[in-house]
Amino acid sequence: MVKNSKQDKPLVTHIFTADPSAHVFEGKLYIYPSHDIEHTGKTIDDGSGDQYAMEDYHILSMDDENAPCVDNGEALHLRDVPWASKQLWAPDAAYKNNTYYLFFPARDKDGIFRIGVATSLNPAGPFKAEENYIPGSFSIDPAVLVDDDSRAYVYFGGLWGGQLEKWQTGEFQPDADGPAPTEPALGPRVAELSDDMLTFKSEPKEISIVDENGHPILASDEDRRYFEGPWVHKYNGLYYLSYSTGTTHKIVYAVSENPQGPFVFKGTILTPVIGWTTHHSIVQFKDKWYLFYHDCSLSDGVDHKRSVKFTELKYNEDGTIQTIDPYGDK
Ligand code: FUB
Repeated sequence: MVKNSKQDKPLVTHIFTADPSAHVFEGKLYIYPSHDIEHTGKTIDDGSGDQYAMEDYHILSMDDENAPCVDNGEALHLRDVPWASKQLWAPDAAYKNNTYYLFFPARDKDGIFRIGVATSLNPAGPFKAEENYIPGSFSIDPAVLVDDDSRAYVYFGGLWGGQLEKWQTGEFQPDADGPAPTEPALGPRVAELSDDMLTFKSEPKEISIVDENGHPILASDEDRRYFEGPWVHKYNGLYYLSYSTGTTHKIVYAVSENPQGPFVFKGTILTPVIGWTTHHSIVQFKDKWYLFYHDCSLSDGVDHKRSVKFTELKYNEDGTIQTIDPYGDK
């Protein structure tokens, strides 16, 4: 495969990393990624997600956007999560109560994806997992927003291997399919977190994503409908929900005045990367905004061996986000 010399470089090359959640803690950039591994199990993408067999988390940090990226070592391992059986997928972190919280999905002992929490006094860990997953949690890809009023919200959910289709009744239905093409697409879920950040304050609710006329985005609209990997950031007082469209491999976004929506679809942030999955986060560091994302360029397209990269993200005057081509001119 020909590599474009202008493309962003992987943050680290000694391990494979994916699903980056970036934050500024203690004046530095901290990146909370998945840690992709070699394994002898299923490697073909059949929609199950089983090729993503991650077992631990390594937290990355950078003193600033030009500094070398440091791997702070193993911060949490599957063997130290009492309730989990496998697949430590895309995590996120938050700071509140003088504590760092790592939110992460994994399959429980019954093979059902749940969301757990681990805590540390250090943004780089090591993190200590709670005994059980968050009661009432399900599916994957938690992303936490601590709002300006200190209220914290966790956004989550992913289709296919992420099992979101199976929770439409509020109970786990192993054989459930997604909505018909003419029906509204499934939205990500949001739950406000309790003050100690360890439980949901209220039942998760489904977020509605609508078009410019207020009509729900339909399940057949694969260029715009939600698939996985939610991220919410605030810009000029508005909430921006960005996410992967899965089968069409884009990162897109929608905007709301309320952290729980409804969100109005706006456009594309990142065009497809090398590899099936695309997953991102958006963070302000000093006076610039950055998009952290992953691709499979380092592994020449092997889907379960991804690498985290980042690039500057720019807004237009009207608050819309400029579309990024990961392999275009920088
Ligand atoms: O890394 C495993 C899964 O792949 C994540 O949970 C999804 O968002 C996708 O990136």
